[in-house]
Amino acid sequence: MAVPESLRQSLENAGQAHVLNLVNTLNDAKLALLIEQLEGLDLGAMQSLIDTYVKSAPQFEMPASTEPPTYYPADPNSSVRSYDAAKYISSGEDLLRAGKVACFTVAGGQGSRLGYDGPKGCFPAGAISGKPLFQIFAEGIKATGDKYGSVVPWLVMTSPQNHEATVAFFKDHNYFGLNADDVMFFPQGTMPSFDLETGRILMSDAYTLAASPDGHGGSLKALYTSGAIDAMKARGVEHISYFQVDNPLVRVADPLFLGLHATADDSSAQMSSKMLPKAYAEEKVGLFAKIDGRTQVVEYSDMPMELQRETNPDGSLKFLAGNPAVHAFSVDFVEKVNTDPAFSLPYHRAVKKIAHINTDTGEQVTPEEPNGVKLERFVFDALPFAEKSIILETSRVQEFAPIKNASGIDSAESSSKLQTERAASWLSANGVKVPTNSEGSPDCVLEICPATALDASDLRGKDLPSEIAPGQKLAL
Ligand code: UD2
Repeated sequence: MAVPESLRQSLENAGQAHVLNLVNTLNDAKLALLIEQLEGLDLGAMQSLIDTYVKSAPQFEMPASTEPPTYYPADPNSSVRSYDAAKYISSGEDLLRAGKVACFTVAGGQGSRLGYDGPKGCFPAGAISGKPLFQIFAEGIKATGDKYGSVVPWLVMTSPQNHEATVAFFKDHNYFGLNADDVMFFPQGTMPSFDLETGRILMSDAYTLAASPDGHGGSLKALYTSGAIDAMKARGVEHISYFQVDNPLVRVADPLFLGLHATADDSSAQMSSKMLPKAYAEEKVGLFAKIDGRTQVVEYSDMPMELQRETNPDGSLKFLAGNPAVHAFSVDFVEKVNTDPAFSLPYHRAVKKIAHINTDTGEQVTPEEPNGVKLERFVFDALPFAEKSIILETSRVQEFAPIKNASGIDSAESSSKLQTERAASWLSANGVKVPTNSEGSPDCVLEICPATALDASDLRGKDLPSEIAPGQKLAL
């Protein structure tokens, strides 16, 4: 077996011929694997990609016209903007009843900050039950289908690195009560990593490019190329409810959000978002903004701090709308962006320490300092391609308890506290007395699984205790 001459030539032209340096040491099977990876690269565009993102760091210029976005407040009777929530909940419920909604979880990330050995969705997240994230979502999806008498298909994006382990986990757990035909897995694409100095592709061994998943923005392409979009169309699905794998409190398919997305006058029903008010000016979350009339997310590192600290006359932050990474998009929108030649998401660069081999000698290199560039695409960069895009405010306690870190902020521990707080608010709303500590937080550990209730109103008429004892652990 030999490297095709045309491939060798394209690599030369792209300044990447070093990836073939060690081919003489490879057997046919390994060489075939290397050729397959190389043929998957867009070598024609490689040089300009490297010039733009590796050899230089693109600077985001925030246009002077950048304004805070308008949004639907969590309280539909708010003086800021009132709206008929019942009407939109009803249109969202109609979509669910008609089987026109699928859920979509992006689970291809490497979860390196959590330090968990396995796909992040397998991480035990339930405050008491220790149920894995995937199970919590599965129960929410099943309960939604049962509530509306329909089937809500579930799309799960994996990465080549965690695909098999993810699928095996679902099989081992009998798809957590879902029908296997209603869960579709597909891996996202990858991007090679580049040497920071030279722009050359790094190799992790003689036949493997150092590569990583291409970011959650890769989901828009993967949805299309995997056949998921065609499969959804065949089922009559029109809208996709998108969420990340790290948030056990997410509403997997929120009727109000879906109703606003699909039917509000100021929505084009293409791509919509939920937002979380920032807790404080310096909080590191992406921020929604309106630029040239289009909704966009600006990275916190790209927005000048003085602007992030600016306040309204009432003292509230001017740029308040943080990004909890919950979106809805239409099947048509995903199809459109995949067939429109003008559509392309930018890359974002991250400079990292990347282990690799010296392609002259085959020796392993373990860098002490950041030596390479990883490139990712972000799904929210598709927002400006939607003609009109709505944002719905949500609350941290009700819907956002991500597990990203092994300890501290956004850890299993902080998530467990938020799960308890949300359960406490639902139980209190249903007349259950919940003990509090001196700080006013619940003095107990609570977990309400989605199969029991998707929101506070689902607890009505259920067999609930009249009160919770201090220090009690209760999973419902
Ligand atoms: C993301 C947002 C941040 C905030 C936060 C809310 C970005 C860049 N930042 O931060 O602004 O909204 O979430 O929780 O999005 N994933 C893939 N494939 C990939 C990379 C990521 O599927 O190639 C998934 C990953 O499994 C996870 C999600 O995307 O579900 C978020 O990934 P992250 O950990 O890179 O983003 P994070 O938490 O820093």
